[in-house]
Amino acid sequence: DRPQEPVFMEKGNKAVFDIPDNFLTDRYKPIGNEVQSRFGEKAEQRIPVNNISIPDLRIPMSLGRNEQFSLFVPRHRRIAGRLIDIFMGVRSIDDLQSVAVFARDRVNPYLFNYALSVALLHRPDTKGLRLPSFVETFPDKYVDSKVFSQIREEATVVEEGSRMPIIIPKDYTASDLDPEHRLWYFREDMGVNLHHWHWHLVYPFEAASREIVNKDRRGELFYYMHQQLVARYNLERFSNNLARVKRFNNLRDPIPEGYFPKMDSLVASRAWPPRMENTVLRDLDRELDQIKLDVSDLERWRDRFYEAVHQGFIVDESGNRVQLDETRGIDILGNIMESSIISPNRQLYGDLHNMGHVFISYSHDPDHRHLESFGVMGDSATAMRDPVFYKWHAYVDDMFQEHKESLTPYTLPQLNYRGVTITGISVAPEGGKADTFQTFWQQSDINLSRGMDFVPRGNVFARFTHLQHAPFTYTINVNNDGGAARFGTVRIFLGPKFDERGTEMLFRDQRLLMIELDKFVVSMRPGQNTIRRRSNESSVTIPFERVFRNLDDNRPAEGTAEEAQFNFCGCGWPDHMLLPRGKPEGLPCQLFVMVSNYDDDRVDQELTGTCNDAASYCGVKDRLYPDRRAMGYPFDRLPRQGSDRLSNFLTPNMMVKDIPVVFTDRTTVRS
Ligand code: CUO
Repeated sequence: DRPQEPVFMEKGNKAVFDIPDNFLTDRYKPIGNEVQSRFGEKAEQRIPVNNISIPDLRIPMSLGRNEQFSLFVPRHRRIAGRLIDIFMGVRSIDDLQSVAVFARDRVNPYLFNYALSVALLHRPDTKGLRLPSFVETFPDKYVDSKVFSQIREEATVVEEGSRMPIIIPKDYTASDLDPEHRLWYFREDMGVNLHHWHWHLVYPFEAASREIVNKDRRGELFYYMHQQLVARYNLERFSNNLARVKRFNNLRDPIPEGYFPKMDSLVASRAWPPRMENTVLRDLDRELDQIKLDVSDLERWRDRFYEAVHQGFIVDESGNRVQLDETRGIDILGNIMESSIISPNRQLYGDLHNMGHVFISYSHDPDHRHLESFGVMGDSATAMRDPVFYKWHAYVDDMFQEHKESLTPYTLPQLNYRGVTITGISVAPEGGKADTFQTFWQQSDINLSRGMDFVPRGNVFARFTHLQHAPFTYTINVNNDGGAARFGTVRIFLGPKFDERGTEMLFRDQRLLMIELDKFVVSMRPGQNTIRRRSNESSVTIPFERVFRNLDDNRPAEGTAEEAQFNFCGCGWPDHMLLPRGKPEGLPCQLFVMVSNYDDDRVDQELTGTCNDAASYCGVKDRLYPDRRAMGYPFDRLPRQGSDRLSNFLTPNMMVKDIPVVFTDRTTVRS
């Protein structure tokens, strides 16, 4: 049974809390009743809040209410860990509500939202609850700050029914003088950034209780999900006549790309700091954040990481060697790299990836002399906006690939599925030419009123432009020449046919650019089988409504069949970004389809009732990763001898077809 929703999250709820007197901070006590009645007038419901023994919030309150909050800053992580602990520790939902109400008025809002979200996702009695979309609670992390004054104006002077959507300009952060700016629609896409925020919410790297962090193959998924982000970004670069992203592999090099976010934090009442072009990383000494680290610390951790990869083992905290074998190796390396509290030896291998974010995000004010907070790279909700994110993660991925390249290439028996042959694949886009992918722009509205405080209340919509594709269907013909039904896992990837110079790609490079489009299990009867699969069923994506799920607008009515189907889990790549943008003349791509032997893939577990529809990048909540193969299989290793191209890598259970991604520069409006 789904747990009962706390009242504060109920659909269309206009409610006020009846707070025990001792909950009010002293400053508010004199006007407490007045405030309650102001908001209470329109309330349809008054929610009693139990009086509880006051929780010890000293540590959570050590972060100022109007400071910025970053998961990458170790001090903030510890503070968040404490608050998560408090929320996890209360016994009942009612008490959780009381503690949350009490804390809400005292604790930094970002910290509060993060810690409560992690707790709601992990408490047994609240698992399955839907969290409000983060873009609604903190729209300031996702849109141009100019929009907010317009929204306020609209909300204050125009009645709810007559309000017009506020247009978020299409590309507002830079001009075309900056070639990187061509990628605005990917880097600044709200769905992309929400996915990344949600992923890190589901896979926190720090929490007081180890189980929250220690999830099945979390280190490997850290590697794989971010590898795919970089691959997807590279396909967008090819779509815009740009070369693959260059790794940020020399930490002493200036960073050529600048980034000016044009966003203000509504909590900190400060603009997100920009980074000038050619900024150089400098040693950090920030008293306030309790960070004193040198660039050479990063270099030392990096060298130790490489040393472990080259030796084939790591050394854990007790001095034992742990082999980096082909099943567990990448997972261990992921935990070391990120790093998370389940890193086997943080003392030795440090905190490379997270601190990379921190160094870059403080590069404009490394010793805090200007009293500036971190840039967008310091927050998982905003990091993907900055071109340097991809350079950093391309480098992180390169370090992982050093390990992957040391593994024995897959042999024919590890790739083939004897007796199963793919005889044909095709793609049919709605309203487009067969065997093409079709992309275009689309405008959609989202309600931003929840994250803003204005009177009179009511919805105010912002209209933004994003990439979209025509929905399509794959048809896959498979022959099963056995006498009985067999199960297989269909794995679908898309990769570029040519590199940035226009030469046909070698397998060893192309494999790093193969983006996963879908993965699903099929049963094949003896003889010919026709498998049809729709693009919106993808195991990578969640639908737009889930990305931006809005309590009032998108939630199915209570008790209906749709509601039962409605999944409350927000992690997943946004469906509207399933495909790269492509080019007007068509970006030549190769669609790869494989049917692998399910006996080698299967993980026996019950999946009904869990969030498992975006498992490829997000895993399955509270379950094992639902595919036993290495993530990225069969592209996660170098090719065997003699298969330098995708065409000669193929076994009969695989097929490749040239399919261009055709982009039309027109804008549709979501109805
Ligand atoms: Cu997701 Cu670097 O880990 O941002």
